[in-house]
Amino acid sequence: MSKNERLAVILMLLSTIGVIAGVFGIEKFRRAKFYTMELVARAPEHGNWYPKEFTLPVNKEATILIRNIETVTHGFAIPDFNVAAGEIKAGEVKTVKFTPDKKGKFPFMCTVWCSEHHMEMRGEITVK
Ligand SMILES: [Cu+2]
Repeated sequence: MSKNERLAVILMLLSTIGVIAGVFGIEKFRRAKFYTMELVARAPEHGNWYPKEFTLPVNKEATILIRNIETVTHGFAIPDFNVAAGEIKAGEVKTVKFTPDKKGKFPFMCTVWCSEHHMEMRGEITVK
């Protein structure tokens, strides 16, 4: 291999590594800025919310994807943060975005009468 060829190979490797490092860097930055989680909606007799308890970082925008995997309509609300997703029909996925600006434990619940155990369809978010 000539000196020039070796230089070309080294430059090519460096630029490839640069692109990969850049993509990882952007991904890390994106994750540091946003917080995403997925919540599954089920009536209490079918397993209730999953997860029923989860933690969100304070003062960071959180995106919650709420997936209703059942055949009835559910709802979602976090009254302490004025968050409400409205009706989430069977099989539907709804997204809520908010920034929890206070630490503590806050209840979330279903807002649609979905079963006789509807009142037990609740969970808790810890913000810290
Ligand atoms: Cu429900």
